Amino acid sequence: MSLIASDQFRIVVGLGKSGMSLVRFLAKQGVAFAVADTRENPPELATLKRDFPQVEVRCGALDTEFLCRASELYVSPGLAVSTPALAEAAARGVKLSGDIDLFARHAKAPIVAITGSNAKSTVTTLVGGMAQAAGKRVAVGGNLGTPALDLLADDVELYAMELSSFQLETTHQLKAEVATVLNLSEDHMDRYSGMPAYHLAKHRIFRGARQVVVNRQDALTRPLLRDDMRVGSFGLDAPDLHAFGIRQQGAAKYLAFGQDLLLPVNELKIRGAHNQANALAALALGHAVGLPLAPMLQALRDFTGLAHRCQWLRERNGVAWYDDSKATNVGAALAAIQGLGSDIEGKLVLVAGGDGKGADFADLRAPVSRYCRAVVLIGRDAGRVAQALDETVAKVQVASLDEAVERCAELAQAGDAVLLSPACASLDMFRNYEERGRLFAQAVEALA
Ligand code: UMA
Ligand code: ADP
Repeated sequence: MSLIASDQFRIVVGLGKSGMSLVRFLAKQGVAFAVADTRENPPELATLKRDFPQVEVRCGALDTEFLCRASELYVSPGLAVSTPALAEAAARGVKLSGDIDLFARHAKAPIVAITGSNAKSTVTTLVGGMAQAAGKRVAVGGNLGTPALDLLADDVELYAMELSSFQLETTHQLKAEVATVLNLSEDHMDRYSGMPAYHLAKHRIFRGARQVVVNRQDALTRPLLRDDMRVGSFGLDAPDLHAFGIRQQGAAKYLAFGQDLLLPVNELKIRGAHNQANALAALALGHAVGLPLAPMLQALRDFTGLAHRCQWLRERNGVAWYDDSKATNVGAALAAIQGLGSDIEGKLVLVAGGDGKGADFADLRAPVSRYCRAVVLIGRDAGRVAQALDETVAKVQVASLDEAVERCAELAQAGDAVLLSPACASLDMFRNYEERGRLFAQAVEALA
């Protein structure tokens, strides 16, 4: 294909899952496009060559001249828009966009848009379950599961979308029916210059939103608001009228809407205060799009939680074992340590460490001292995690996950829980957090 700079020509940059969904979408629309990826052998190259042999693809270092032949680049979330060749193309007038922008332009049904440092997948799945229980044809995906463009269909009545800061970086207008930032704590500090840049990326979710839902206990989740904006809220405190929160009656705690008690928290199968907040967030989002309460509450009762999120594995000699491999940042591990630590009779034996993504681990210090009997450390940043913890906490550094499990079995006492909640990404030792969780579960299962 010979190329000339044209308003009609696009380039998909990145050929992973979202890049491939872009290829399918653009081909269906009859748009002229090419593909570029910095990797010599991107994951979807074989699929592209098989299904779209006519599409030009360039692998290896990005060529700015090539990129500048397009009017618009659709950049995959794995590539930062600050990548020099992309920044240069943008400076020369090429528009940088992404799959979520295109999705928003073509979606005909209302969008529930969910981001946050943690709990995105749990809350998105809950909203999907609630909509399904209410009899709606709901499409669930985005950063979780199916890429956004693959969800587009004429018969969809509601989109429940998990969006990452990476996806939001290239999103100009989302026009969600309701948008939320569930919580904000440090993550991906290897990609952003600091919290302000990360915060800005996350808050792009509010662009064009008709309603917002905020977390009353996290001021960083609150956007600057138009006067006519409908604002819902959730939090673990007692709620005002039209807000979701927790009310205590006698010894029992309830999920509540204003003054109304909706559901005793002990009817939830997902454990810990953080999961009560997640249930309330899902209720607030479902309420914003008009889902009735009864099916929403049924969906909450039925939800057993997602794999690798504080997932119970087994009980052995009075010790419960949990896989929270999805805790890839400090905020997530804190929620699990506090949520589970305050819920058990004994203490926690924590498995932590991995690729710290440039994080500061200081916030782990106090909760680890309070709730943990010992910490078993793995991975590249084991030493950095150890340094951040109190000297009085027992720490053991090991070379493998199997060894970590063996040491935990020796250290834990009846009434304790062993928790894999690494506060780090897994990529230094594993393919992904799922593999880390699976291998942990296997090693736990293999204990005599
Ligand atoms: N990469 C290159 N060169 C390129 C393009 C990508 O080296 O030209 C590398 C990136 O550094 C990255 C990896 O390839 O580490 C994957 O990037 P990608 O853009 O090809 O990823 P996809 O396969 O398209 O998957 C992306 C999301 N991945 C990321 O944001 C890194 C998936 O989220 C998402 O499910 C998928 O789109 C569908 O929408 C995963 C994720 O880890 C689960 N997300 C992060 C998180 O949840 O913390 C944000
Ligand atoms: P995400 O998709 O944002 O990564 P998940 O629902 O997959 O979110 O949960 C990831 C991790 O975040 C869990 O393993 C848990 O430790 C932690 N987590 C869950 N809910 C919360 C919350 N409300 N606040 C902070 N951390 C949480």
